[in-house]
Amino acid sequence: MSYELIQVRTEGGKVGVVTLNRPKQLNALNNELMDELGAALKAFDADPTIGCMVITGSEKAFAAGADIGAMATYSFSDVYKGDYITRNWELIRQVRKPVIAAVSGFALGGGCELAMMCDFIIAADNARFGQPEIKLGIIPGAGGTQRLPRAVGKAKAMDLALTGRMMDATEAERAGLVSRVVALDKLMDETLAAALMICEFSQVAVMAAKESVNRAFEGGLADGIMFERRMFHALFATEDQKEGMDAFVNKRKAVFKNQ
Ligand code: DAK
Repeated sequence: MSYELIQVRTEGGKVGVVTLNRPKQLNALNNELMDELGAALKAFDADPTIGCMVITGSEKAFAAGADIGAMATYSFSDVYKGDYITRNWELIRQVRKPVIAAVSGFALGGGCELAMMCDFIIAADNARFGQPEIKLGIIPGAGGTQRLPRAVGKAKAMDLALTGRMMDATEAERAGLVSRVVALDKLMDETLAAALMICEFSQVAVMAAKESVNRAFEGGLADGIMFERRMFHALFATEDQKEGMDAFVNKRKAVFKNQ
């Protein structure tokens, strides 16, 4: 499939990389781009050779938000009846393999929300995060008011959502929004190394880990612990668990078959 607003490639035959590609608009996210992103992620998720995905942008912008020009004249009934950009934004949450956001430059509004929908964020030292929607007379609409406080706590989430200020990569790492900060010129190397490492493990265990960690944000502690326990028990039914433990006992490298 050919795409206009994203570039798609694989790395090491195992990592699916999607680069947002509307450089003149700082990767502002419109309906067409989100359709393409959803299609690319869905295709990678269905491809058994792919173990992990990466979403990235340009040096200047991961994404500066939803396309303001495209939505400027919408009415309430337009966005409500049309379920404005909800249908294609939700696709990323249906992806079952890990998705890493490699963020350099601006990740604002919908761009910050897109990064937060990924499983974790690796940031370049020039990354800047924010939810500036308040300046436009709206509020975050793709999960920002829910995922940001879960990541950074209420105080900082309120600060960002109410003032619209940006935070730099150092503050974002300190607050727990990003897992690591790396030099800009090392961003893709570090992210691909993490992605390729994930691809070395049992895909079944990786998917179970992702699903279990996500439970921590979607329900209560007791339910989450029970879900984790059942997933943990279930992994003893896989060949990969036998392989992983036998390899450790016999001091050799495990070769997982994703079975
Ligand atoms: N939309 C459209 N165009 C944008 C844009 C955006 N969000 N951000 C930047 N651009 C365009 C600029 O208009 C400019 O275009 P030209 O004038 O060259 O034609 C070009 O990109 C370069 O931008 P600047 O000249 O402004 O560059 P600077 O370096 O001076 O400033 C900036 C960079 C990122 C600080 C600035 O561009 C800026 O403040 N941009 C707007 C950031 C923003 O407010 N983002 C939030 C948008 S609201 C939902 C899903 C998502 C959303 C809502 C609902 N559902 C699923 C329901 C999300 C909403 C939003 O994200």
